[in-house]
Amino acid sequence: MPRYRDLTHTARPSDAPRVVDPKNPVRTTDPGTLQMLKMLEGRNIETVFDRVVAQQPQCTFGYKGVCCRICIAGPCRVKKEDGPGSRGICGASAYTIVSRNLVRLIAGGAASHSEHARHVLHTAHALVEGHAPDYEIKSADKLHNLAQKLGISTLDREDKEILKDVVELGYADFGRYQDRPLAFLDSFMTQGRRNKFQHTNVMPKAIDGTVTELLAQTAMGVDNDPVNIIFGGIKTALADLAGEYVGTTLSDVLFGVPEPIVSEANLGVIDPKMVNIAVHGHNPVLSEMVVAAARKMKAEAQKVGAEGVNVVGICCTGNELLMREGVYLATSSASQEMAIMTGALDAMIVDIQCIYPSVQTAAECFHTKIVTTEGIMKTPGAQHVAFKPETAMEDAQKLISIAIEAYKQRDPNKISIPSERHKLVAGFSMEALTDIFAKICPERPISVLTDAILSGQLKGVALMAGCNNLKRTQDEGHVTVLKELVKNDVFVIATGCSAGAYAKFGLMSPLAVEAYAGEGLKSFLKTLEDANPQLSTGLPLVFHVGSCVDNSRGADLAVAMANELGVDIPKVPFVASAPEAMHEKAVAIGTWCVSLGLPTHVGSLPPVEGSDLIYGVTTQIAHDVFGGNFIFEVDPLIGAQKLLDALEYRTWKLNIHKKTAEKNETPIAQGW
Ligand code: BF8
Ligand code: SF4
Repeated sequence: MPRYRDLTHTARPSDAPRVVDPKNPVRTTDPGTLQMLKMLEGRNIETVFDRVVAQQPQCTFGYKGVCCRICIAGPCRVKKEDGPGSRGICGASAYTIVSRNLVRLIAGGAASHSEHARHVLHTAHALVEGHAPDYEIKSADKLHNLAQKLGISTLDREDKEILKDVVELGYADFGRYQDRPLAFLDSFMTQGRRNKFQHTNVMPKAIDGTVTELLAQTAMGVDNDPVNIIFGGIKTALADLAGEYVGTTLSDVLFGVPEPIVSEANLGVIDPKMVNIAVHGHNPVLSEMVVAAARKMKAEAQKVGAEGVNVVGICCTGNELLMREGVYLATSSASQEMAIMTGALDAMIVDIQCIYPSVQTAAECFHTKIVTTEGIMKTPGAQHVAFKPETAMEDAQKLISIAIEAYKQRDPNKISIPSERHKLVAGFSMEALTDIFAKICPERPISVLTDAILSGQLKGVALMAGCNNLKRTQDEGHVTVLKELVKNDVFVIATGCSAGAYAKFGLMSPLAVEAYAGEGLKSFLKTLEDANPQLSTGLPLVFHVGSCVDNSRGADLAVAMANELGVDIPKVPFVASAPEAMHEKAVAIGTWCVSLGLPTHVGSLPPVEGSDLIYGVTTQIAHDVFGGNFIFEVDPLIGAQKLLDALEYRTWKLNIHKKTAEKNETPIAQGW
């Protein structure tokens, strides 16, 4: 096999169109959404798919990242190769403008994830202070493990006392001024990554301070060295990872560590006989309480003629509830409006992030109530109910009552629910995966995975993540890349709307293994199943590890594999892919994946093509420094091939280095 990281030696994407079929409004492959669109034909209802078409052609300057709006002397665009038109008014060149724009996306992503994490911290804080009576410590084990990692004593202490210290350290991570690394990041990294982040001066000391610093660094007339700017972006992406880690771990403490669980997904889970409530957004602090309140309010729903209350999830809060409670996942990002258009959704309760402003416009054509709950997320025309940890159950019951009231206004003539729904198995936290592996090797559970890779049974591990981006059809990228990977024996974990896609398509079910997995993956899963008879449902084709903040679980797995193999992450056959990245959060996640040392495929190009230098830094130089690199490729089949090449290259090299170390009785080579 060829021994190159990039077979073309250029790291350039293929010539596939950046926006596929720009005038075609049927921009989805999701079977439930296709059914819904068919039902809507002739009803003149606007959707996101129409708006994509209306935006074409999109501005090339913006697309390439060479439009600067950082100060109001602008906007400045790089129009020429040389001369005055090749720079902004202040003299900023393309590489400065592109790098500043790019890292400001990372700042937005880190601010979003950490805002979510801060909210979970506040809730945990209210709990330990005795002000949040509706919450509890659901997983003492997780709390103890986390505390030990963070260096917090657990001996002879009450759980609440331990949680208090954890929360204080979390708060310190947000606002620290002293020069020490972020505890929530430092605590779970490999030693190799800790050293790398210190040596390259990208180890953040505070989450909030790092985001602010990056905004200051990229303000008009400050940093214009593109490499220094990119390093500022990497530091912020690592602060983002720490925020995600806070979000995941404390949510596990408060709401439980996910375990394998059976559920269903796609629009067919909306039940015409029930009061249907969609929780949409990200934070389990709200949605967990909505689920608990719904369970208490069946009788109220029956009073208005419904059989009960059916809570369904959309986007990442849907993933959080699916993982821990087995709540149905109605749909994912690009098809969020469709849930309303079934005519049977009585309320959509939202918190933060990825909520289209258009949901209110869509709801006005139906009886659906949109209810916002967070001070920083309001929508004109929607109802607002401030949700507070202190009065959580009372607030949640109020939210359910709004839905029950709305149920009475349903128009039966407007109800059209797609039949599409698929069974799935989700709930694969790091702990759940470790338990499954431990049934084969209790002493070194992760060796079950790494040995399968070293022996050639598996080709490696892939973390599938990210959003929908309608430059191509919805979910086409996720599904195409997955099918190629599993056919070639890659063990796949998934988060966010990527996991949502697999759930909606029936690919997260044990039934899909027979149809799509290669022989190696099939036999690996069979061995796991045989050793785990308690998992009566069987194992799925792709393992759901959670919401987007739960990409931290993916980082945890990469760290565990590196430690098991005695190498740092850049040598581990582990790749990441966001075939349909859209949100700023996805840019932050992709950047920390690269900094951890992972080849990271992105199927929708971020605005980097306006500077060859930045393109080269992200796709090539990053590899020299951190061992990971971006693979920008818009054609999902070619993207999948590049991921497979990267895995094959790593496994080949790892095996050689391992054998050489054994033969010479030396430590394994650490270079990549
Ligand atoms: O955090 S994958 S569209 S829902 S940003 Fe948003 Fe993207 Fe979906 Fe979750 Ni993640
Ligand atoms: Fe133009 Fe410079 Fe202002 Fe950007 S910072 S808008 S390039 S003058």
